[in-house]
Amino acid sequence: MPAIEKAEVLVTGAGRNFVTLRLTTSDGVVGLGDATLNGRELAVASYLRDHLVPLLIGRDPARIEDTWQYLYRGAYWRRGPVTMAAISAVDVALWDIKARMAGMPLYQLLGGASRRGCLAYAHAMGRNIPELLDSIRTHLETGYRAIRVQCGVPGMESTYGVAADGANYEPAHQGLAPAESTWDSAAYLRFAPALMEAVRLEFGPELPLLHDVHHRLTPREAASLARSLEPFALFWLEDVTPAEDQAALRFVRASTTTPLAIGETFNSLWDCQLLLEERLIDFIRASVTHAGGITHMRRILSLAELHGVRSGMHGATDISPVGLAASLHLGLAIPNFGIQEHMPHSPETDEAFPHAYTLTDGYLHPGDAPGLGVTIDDAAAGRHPYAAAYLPVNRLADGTVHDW
Ligand code: CS2
Ligand code: MG
Repeated sequence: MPAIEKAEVLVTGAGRNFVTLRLTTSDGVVGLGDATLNGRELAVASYLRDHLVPLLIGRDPARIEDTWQYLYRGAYWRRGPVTMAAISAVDVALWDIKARMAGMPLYQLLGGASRRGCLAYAHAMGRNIPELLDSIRTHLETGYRAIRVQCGVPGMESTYGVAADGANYEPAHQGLAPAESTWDSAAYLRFAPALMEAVRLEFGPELPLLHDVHHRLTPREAASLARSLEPFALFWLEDVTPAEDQAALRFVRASTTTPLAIGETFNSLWDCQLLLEERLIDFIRASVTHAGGITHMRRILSLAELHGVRSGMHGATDISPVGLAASLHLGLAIPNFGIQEHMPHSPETDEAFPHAYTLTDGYLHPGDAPGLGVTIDDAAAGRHPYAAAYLPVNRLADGTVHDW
């Protein structure tokens, strides 16, 4: 019977910082898991290296569920982004190994394909409305069929989701301390309806439009925004309030018909159980990388299915190609797939993580290579060392720390 013989925690700065777990069995089968936690990468690398790797050597790689329970219950201190990203990496690496040993793509072990591909959405942005409209046009020409729109807000120096120089948007800033930004909810609430009206006037009523509020509003402000955007029929309004206050969504949900998506910061079923059981959202944003791997994410998506909630898995650039592939295999197989976020990685990242997934005509597909269909090029990854980088800290005009 094969055993886990080697467990390597690989940290690279290829394009941006990533943490990857690589497991190798006694018969030479390799599996990868994404353990990237943007801005706290080294905490997960240490959790893996110092606490989990010693427990993995010699274990039977076939026992995925038992390993999950062993690492989750055995830690005593449960849940949390660091713990669950580490457990996720072990879980996905074991699923990768199992599928490789079976000689089939991972989605075949998860029930086979339920659709021809995973509808993707792209990130369009602009420092002002004309720039945003150009960005939307560019992404439509690339073939995307759904677009997230983020725009600079008049009177605000910067805002979430918009690159300062109009180039590629990378939220984490390198340096020994987070960059700081200033936020004005009132200015944003005044501007958002005009923004969506301009987009609808330019592109018509059918284009699926998504927008990310990024945790910044109170429940009342969120209800007011969602109601003001109803005429523009968004595909979803994301993270309207800080996600941990699940009960806040009772008020927002009762106030609007605008579809709601929440959960990229969730790392366990219990973080979203109320939202799902009370049908307070339409899409659950949790990702395989942050929510305990394939094994736990399947449970979240099954509970979601039971309550009419669809997937909207997080797919920003800080989800590595390993993590994105895992989400695509799961997304291809589940019955309640909704949409998959796609922020294309940089050439450096793609060089370090050769992968089988493809984007064709606005749909992502994990490919039919055995396992996840992703490998890591040690030489390419090694050319880019880790460099400390932090997500910004947001403040109100009076200096009060606010949600970023
Ligand atoms: C964003 C993320 O893609 C999204 O919906 O919320 O880009 C988020 O800001 C980053 O993943 C944080 O690391
Ligand atoms: Mg988001």
